[in-house]
Amino acid sequence: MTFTLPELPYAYDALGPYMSKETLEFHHDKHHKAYVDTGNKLLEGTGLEGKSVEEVLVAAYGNNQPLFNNAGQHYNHIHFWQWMKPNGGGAVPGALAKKIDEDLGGFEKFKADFIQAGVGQFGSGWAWLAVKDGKLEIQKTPNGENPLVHGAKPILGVDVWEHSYYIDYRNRRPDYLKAFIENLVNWEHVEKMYAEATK
Ligand code: MN3
Repeated sequence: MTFTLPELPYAYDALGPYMSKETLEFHHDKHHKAYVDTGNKLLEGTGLEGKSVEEVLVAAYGNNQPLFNNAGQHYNHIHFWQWMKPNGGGAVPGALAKKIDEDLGGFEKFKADFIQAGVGQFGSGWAWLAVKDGKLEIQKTPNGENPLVHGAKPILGVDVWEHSYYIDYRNRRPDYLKAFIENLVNWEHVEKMYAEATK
């Protein structure tokens, strides 16, 4: 079996009041698990068994849409859990903060543009902070797509599928995105992915 469901890196009730226990139970135990289980079924016989999730999603993109959808969502959610932490948000670590200033016009502009990318993604998808050609970029993608299939490396992403926020925020996607940036982001994990993406 290639894909396995990781445990959440915190308790189910650890992200309240910004993301509830009920949301995390459904989102992790039902939605992410379904991508893992379906992905493993779709991998059978493709010759991609045993490859990394990154290798599988890049190989499947444009060739095997069902496998791509599930592998992409598996990758996205592995990191989504790690891109959040209790008492998150706050100050961006130094080197990354400087890069946000240089490439994205400062933290406040980044925040507004990142939220706008999430609000502007019509239907299901993701908003991203990614490294492309050595520069930071904000991107948005539909469904299970991510920056890896657009020549970029994601360092932060937020799930804007309704299953990620509807229990806690109903239709108020902008409020969810604001809470994500201000109260949930694990900037240490973002910084770690930034360092890996730029080395
Ligand atoms: Mn999701």
